[in-house]
Amino acid sequence: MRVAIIGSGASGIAAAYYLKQAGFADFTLFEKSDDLGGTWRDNRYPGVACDVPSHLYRFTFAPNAEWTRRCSPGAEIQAYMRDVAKQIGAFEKIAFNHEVTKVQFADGGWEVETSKGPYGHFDAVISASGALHHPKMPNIDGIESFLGRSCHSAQWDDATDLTGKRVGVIGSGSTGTQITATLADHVQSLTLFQRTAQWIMPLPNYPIAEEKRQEYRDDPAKMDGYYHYLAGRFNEVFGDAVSGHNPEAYEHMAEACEENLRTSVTDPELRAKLTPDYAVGCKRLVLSDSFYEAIQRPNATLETGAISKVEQNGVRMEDGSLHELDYLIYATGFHAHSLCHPMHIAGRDGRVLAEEWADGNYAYRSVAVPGFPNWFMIGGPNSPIGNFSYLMTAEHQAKYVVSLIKEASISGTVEPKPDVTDAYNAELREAMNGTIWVSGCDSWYFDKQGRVASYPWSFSRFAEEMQTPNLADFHIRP
Ligand code: N01
Repeated sequence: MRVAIIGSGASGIAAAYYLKQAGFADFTLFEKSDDLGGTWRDNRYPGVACDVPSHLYRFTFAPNAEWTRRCSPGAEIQAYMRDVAKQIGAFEKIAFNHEVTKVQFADGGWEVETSKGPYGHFDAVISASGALHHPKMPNIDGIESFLGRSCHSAQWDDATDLTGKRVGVIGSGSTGTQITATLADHVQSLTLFQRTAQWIMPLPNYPIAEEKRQEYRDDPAKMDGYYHYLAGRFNEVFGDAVSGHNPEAYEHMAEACEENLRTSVTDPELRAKLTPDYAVGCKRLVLSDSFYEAIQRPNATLETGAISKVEQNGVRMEDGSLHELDYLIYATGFHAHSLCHPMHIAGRDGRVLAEEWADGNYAYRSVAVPGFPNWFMIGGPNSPIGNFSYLMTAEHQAKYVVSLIKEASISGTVEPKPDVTDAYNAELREAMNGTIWVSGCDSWYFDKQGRVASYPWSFSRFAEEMQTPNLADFHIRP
């Protein structure tokens, strides 16, 4: 089997590892950029870190005793991704600066075309192209007229020095709060433009002492034990609390967020502005132990009024006031549902994936779509998202996809049956009705059709679903 993997972020690396494990060594990872790492390559804003503890946010096949903090900074995660890709022999298989533009089903396989022209024929394709990587700019008038400097959080210029500058941050999600928490200390003034308040769970981010690292180097089994402990905490307690499968843990979580706000913010007026008007967990929880402190600094301002427009010198509010700024950061999130965009993916019988998904992305168990034989996805529609380790999700899906590729190597092509796919999606939508995500807030979980594109069941159910493919759910053709 010759396999094309689209993307060399965490999902692509996981796919490469499990392909190799299964004896499929003939694969190419296509990477549009000149470096791997996906989200960790793109996001280099001040304070970028993963809010999943590092000893959990790592591949099961690549334990790492060297993490320096409980939640290590983005640059460290990016270095880890690079090291792992090298260790598992995936690095040399990356075709850098090859953006896949077109993938066409032909002769029982796929013709792959990149920004550099036709590349070749593959027996199977794994799309590992990520969800949170198309930066979303806000629809605010006058953005182009700003005379200071500005950027989207995922397009950070490493040469930027904000010392002594008047900085504005639009957006108060996980990104905006990390930027605020880090920058407030270094800039002349920081104004956070918050449209909707966020629930914030305290997560102390302490350094990991050298003695602890040595302990993990000396005793990898201990480090493994810690991984499984964290996985239990995050998936069965935290993840299941949010997805409605652990009401007791949910209560604790909600109380922790409420208490964090109550005890951390002293000024009642500021506290009122920071108090969300929706249930804890409706939007993705922000985890931070430094945001509240930062926003209470004398040089920080929380602006909750409506933005009228961006002008040459700053941001004009609906009430007529102007925030004069030197630098404006758009922490306004991503087009999270533009999966596989803008590739042209043409399957069997002239089907085009973008057309199939015109009324919303769907898949069979997130990994495959009827009409697209031997086309697989990691991080596809309704993959578990939220506050647990995405690397776990990616690994489960990669193993499952490789099992299907094994079947294809014996039989020809595999493709999910349409009726089974429809039934799966109907069940999924039904289950979504009772979740916290639809309890009365807006978030990036919603797609254009107003449907939540998350996974409504427990993580253990997901892990079980990904154990072994039920081949009766697939058309298997020579
Ligand atoms: O993006 P978001 P993000 N005017 O979409 C606001 C992962 N992540 O980059 O809430 C004014 O969550 C918008 O306001 P509102 C994680 O999965 C993880 O922060 O829509 N404001 C919101 O406040 C996360 O959930 C980590 O009212 C506007 C913000 O912009 C996901 O990435 C770190 C606006 C967008 O928030 C996305 O997080 C960072 C407008 N016109 C990211 N338009 C960690 O692991 C948008 N907003 C720590």
